[in-house]
Amino acid sequence: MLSKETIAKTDIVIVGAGFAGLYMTKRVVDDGFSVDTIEAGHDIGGTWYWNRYPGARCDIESVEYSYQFSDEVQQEWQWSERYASQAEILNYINFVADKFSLRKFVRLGIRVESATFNQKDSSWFVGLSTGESIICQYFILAVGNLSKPFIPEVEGRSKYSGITLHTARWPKSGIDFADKRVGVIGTGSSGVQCIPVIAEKARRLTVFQRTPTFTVPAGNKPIDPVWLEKFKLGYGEFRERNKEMLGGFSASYPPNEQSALAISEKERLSVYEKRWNEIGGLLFMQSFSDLLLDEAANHTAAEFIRNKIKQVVSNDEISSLLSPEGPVGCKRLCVDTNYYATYNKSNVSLVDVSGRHSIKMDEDGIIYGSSYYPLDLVVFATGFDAITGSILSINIIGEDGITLKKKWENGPLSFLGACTADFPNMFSICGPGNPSVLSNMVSTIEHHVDWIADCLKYAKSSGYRMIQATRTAETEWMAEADKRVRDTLFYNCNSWYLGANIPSKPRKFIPYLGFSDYLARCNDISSRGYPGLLFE
Ligand code: FAD
Ligand code: N01
Repeated sequence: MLSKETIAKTDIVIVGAGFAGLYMTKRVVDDGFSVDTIEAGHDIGGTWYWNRYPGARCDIESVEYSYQFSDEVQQEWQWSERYASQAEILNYINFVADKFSLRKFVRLGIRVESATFNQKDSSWFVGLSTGESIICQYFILAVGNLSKPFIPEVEGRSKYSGITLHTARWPKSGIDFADKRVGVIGTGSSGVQCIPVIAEKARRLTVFQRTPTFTVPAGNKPIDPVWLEKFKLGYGEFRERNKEMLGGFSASYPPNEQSALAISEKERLSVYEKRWNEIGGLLFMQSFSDLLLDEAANHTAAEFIRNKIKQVVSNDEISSLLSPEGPVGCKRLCVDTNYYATYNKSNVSLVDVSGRHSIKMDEDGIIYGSSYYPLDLVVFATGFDAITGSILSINIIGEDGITLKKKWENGPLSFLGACTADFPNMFSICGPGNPSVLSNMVSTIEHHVDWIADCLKYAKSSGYRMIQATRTAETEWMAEADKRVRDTLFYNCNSWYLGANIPSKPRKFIPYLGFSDYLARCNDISSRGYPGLLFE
């Protein structure tokens, strides 16, 4: 253990021990580097360590939302549900970490607070929350795209005497909702997952909704072990087919290449019904090829969901409040189990907070306009400062004293989501300009880790000590990423993809749309000796 003020030396510091940080740790250790992986949480797992709220689970099928670097792991691990719960995913991550003895490289319960580049020897000086420092050659951010929780300013919140929680900071010991009056603020994916489960337990649940959400039933179910054994025989080939998919998943249910407008209404509805009832979840957006390209096509899908809400929710006023306007899929589609039906329960009420007032709190509850809601517990399901939030929470200082905050004040610039000019030897896994949140993140993470690790190996074997992106490369890359979504409907709403959920965050579409194209671009770049990167 290092004492305060100790300055240690290592080849690489990795920040974060979720899916990304753990696999990066394995790769660089295998490649002969020394490494210190620093994790703020008191255990490994990242997203799946922090988000323990009731109902938390993945919405990409478990057999896909998992590592593929080891066929032994793929064959050994038995997923029990189509969409695994938070607990099962966390167990899986621990299983992988133990199998490859990764824990010994990870220091827990410590935040990386600062990192300063030293031009003299191209090293990074990394400051930890313990007061210790580490000098390293490479500084790798595996800090997560959805890891900095966002809690809005709420007047009077500090006066509130009940319990307040954020879905992404859920206590390990769990929460007993029995006999409690619970309020949930927020109806994005986290709200949609926890609301039905809390409603089962709480005496009274009040949901505070600013914007209604489109959500599609998950169709979650136990995995048949016989099916799983058969599926595993073709695991490798299945993973290869996924690499051809727009989001890096769903090879089992290929997208429909037809336009929604090319067929009769009857035929269209039958496609939607099948996707809604038999397939479910995110793949609803692949019912037709133009749902994210054409407003009229999208409108047919949005109307289909609005009709479903009308059919499920018995109270017309509530059904209408729950019906979203605007294009479906512009904000990330939610995936649920019994979400809309929950509003038929007598202990659940929905409060529309979309008006001119803001939510306020006092000692005993929430105030909205002239209405008062006494509550024992308030859950903030209010999301994250996505993609750049956790990166910019670290005070990162690059060449000539420039801070990353300053450089990215008008929006992030990154080449491949991996590196940014003026910050040599610094890499981000699934940073801005990477398919990340628009894809199966575990596959994207694995690919990105491999690409970065191969680049470090290349630099080491070629005797280079410094790698950095050129300004031209990062500017062109971000322009390419933006161009890919300009003709889509992604700019037609206030989503967190655009940073629109965070006051004063620049409005820029941050991820890169298209996993398969991204892989091809990365392969091309590495095979041509990394144009866009400078090696010294
Ligand atoms: P994380 O898992 O977020 O890990 C980053 C780690 O870095 C965290 O543990 C954090 O504590 C640590 N860290 C950050 N800053 C610091 C610092 N300064 N010092 C030290 N440590 C630091 N994606 C999908 O593709 N499919 C899904 O079904 C899916 N479901 C999701 C469900 C939920 C509830 C949420 C919130 C996200 C979901 N995601 C999903 C996205 C998910 O975040 C990624 O799939 C993946 O888990 C990210 O892994 P990561 O290692 O990149 O980041
Ligand atoms: O966060 P969100 P999330 N007053 O930003 C509301 C992944 N994920 O944690 O829309 C009132 O989507 C806000 O309202 P509005 C997934 O990628 C996946 O739910 O801004 N309300 C919104 O309703 C997901 O997209 C799963 O008007 C306020 C909500 O809070 C991402 O994480 C599960 C408010 C925030 O929704 C983020 O999801 C969970 C205010 N002042 C998460 N401020 C899976 O299913 C905010 N809101 C796999």
